[in-house]
Amino acid sequence: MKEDQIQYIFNQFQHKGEFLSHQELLSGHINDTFFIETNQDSNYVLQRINHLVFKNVPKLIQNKVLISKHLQSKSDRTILEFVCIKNSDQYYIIQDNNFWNLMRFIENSKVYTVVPNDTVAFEAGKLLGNFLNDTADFDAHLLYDVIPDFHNMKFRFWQFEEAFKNAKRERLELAKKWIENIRTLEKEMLIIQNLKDENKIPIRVTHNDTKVSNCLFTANDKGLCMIDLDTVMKGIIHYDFGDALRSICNTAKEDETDLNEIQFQNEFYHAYKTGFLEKYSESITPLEMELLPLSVKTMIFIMGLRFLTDFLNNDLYYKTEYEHHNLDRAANQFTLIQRLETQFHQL
Ligand code: GN1
Ligand code: MG
Repeated sequence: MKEDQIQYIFNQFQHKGEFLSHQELLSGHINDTFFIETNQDSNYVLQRINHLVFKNVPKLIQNKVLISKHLQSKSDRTILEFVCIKNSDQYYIIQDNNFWNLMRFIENSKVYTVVPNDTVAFEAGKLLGNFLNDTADFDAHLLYDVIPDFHNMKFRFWQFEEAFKNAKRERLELAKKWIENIRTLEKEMLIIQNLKDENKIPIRVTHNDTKVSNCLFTANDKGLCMIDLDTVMKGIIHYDFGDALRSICNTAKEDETDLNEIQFQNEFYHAYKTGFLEKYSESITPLEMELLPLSVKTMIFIMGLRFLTDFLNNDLYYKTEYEHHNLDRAANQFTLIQRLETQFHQL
């Protein structure tokens, strides 16, 4: 996008300072995100929300603002802050059929895509513990389901089978090994879903995209804040715990193609869990606790399944940088499961 367009959109919001420059942040798979530098101390993050993926963007933004305000009322910890448009209490604008929202950039922060040591894993665990703790008294049913059945394993299997039926022969051939793997694991991967459907696991406010690149840290590696509230909805803690460890324990980035680089870091699992439980042990039920290790395998699996489904659908959902990107992402996740399986008993 041209800089003057970005500047125009930015200027519809009630920000401080004047626009100096913008830079696209490329790590997300769905939205378009831009860092905005101003001539004052406050910088911003401008985001175009993908309305093909998120069918009701105003409701999504309402969720984010509700949760952010709730978190703010609970403690003085750093939180994501959204900015209204000028002369209005609305948090988004529509420009050329696209929805935009603006957040304050959290200064002096950094992110990791691969975790370097167990201190970072521990701190990330505390971030999730605090998030779930601080939202525990928020009625999860007030949140709009921005993507219904987002982490519903039965639904994801159904989507996979549909994609399988319609896939091109060439793509099926390339995915063959992983398709067999999916069918072998099916029963085990439905355990948590079935327990949820039987109402055996409490429904809570959950973040639903807890990968480590959605955790901010200080320069000294103290946990600062969880970002990306797009998918905050009602759910079960296993979504968040498992999805976080999916990236925390992977020694390689999510789309690393050299599968030898992928190991499952057992110590990071324990460090994360310790940090998590330090902040969140009171309300956890025995069954929730028992399912924590399985949640990791389950969430790695669901991401692999979704990447492979999108590959079979000719890449309709996730942004891809090259032809087989989704296949590589899926192979990465399924390899991580294989590494995890050899040490599952230690979790
Ligand atoms: C997507 O766009 P991003 O990076 O925030 C996806 C998550 C996946 C993630 C994998 C709405 O998140 O579910 O875990 O990619 N978000 C959506 O990195 O599908
Ligand atoms: Mg996200």
